Amino acid sequence: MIKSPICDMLGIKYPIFQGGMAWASNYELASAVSNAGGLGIIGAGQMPPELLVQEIRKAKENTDKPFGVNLIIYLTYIEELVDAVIREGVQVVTTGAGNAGPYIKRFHDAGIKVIPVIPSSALAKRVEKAGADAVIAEGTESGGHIGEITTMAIVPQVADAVGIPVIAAGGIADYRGFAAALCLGASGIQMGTRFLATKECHVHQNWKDMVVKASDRDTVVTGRPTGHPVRVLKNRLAKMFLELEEKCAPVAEYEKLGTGKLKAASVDGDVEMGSLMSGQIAGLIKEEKTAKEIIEEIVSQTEDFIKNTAKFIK
Ligand code: TUI
Repeated sequence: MIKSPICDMLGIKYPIFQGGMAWASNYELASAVSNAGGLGIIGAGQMPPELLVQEIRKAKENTDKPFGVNLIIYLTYIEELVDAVIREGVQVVTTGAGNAGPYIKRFHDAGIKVIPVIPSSALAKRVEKAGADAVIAEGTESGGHIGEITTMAIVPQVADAVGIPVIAAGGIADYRGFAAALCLGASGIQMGTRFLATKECHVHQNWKDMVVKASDRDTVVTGRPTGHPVRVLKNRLAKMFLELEEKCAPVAEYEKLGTGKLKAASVDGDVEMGSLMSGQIAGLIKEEKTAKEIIEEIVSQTEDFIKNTAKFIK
């Protein structure tokens, strides 16, 4: 049985988080992952607070296990989402796209653990100082909004920089990634793209099919000049973003082009003009599975792998 300190801290069976994904991880996926022994996470994204409240309530109806909410810090109405999460009460909040520091005390006062996603050891140290309970060190292999450092490089450096548990994210979709993360000093893993291609994930089938069909060179990073680089599967929209870069277009043009495109991917299944946020590991994902199948398979294969590898030591 794979167990690490993060399991006891959060009351979960396995140290496996499902990445909070805007427009992709709602209560159905989050509760399925939590029921299977991992930590399911609702991606609040740009939900209005009332919708987030409904999602939290539905998750509670569907699981009696701990689950989390992911908040995007850079949103203008982040305060309202923070208030909604505190009012409804969840066990864990993960944060992305900004410094979680200013919100940690309020979450702690409400008994909520705070686990920021961080793209560098400097930020890891900053949030540890502000009281974070653990950090998710996310490599640039990830889908969506990313930092610059690879998982291989960031995880051991963050593990050395902080005393709190480190969860590895980016480029992990099977037992090899899980075992590697443990070798790098992580206490657990977070997977996003792997959980996109699940029966319980509500994104349009076209997006899931694109993940399953993808190969290792099929993602690209767009939006670098805006300061919010985003990894997506290559399509017409991605090409248009890259053209904006070539002509040094103002940031407002990126914003205009990007508006509503995650919804177009998730709800309409527009694989040409939708933002198909996915990580580089999409090429490893060959079929849609249930969340339970993914978790049981990765846990048992990682255990077997580690036991068998130990036999190399004479
Ligand atoms: O947040 C993510 N991934 C996301 S958020 C998202 S929604 C979005 N859509 C369009 C543009 C931007 C966002 C889609 N995918 N991952 C975690 C993550 N956090 N990656 C990078 C960061 C991050 C960046 C800067 C965390 C902290 C940070 O701090 C900056 C500072 O100076 O405080």
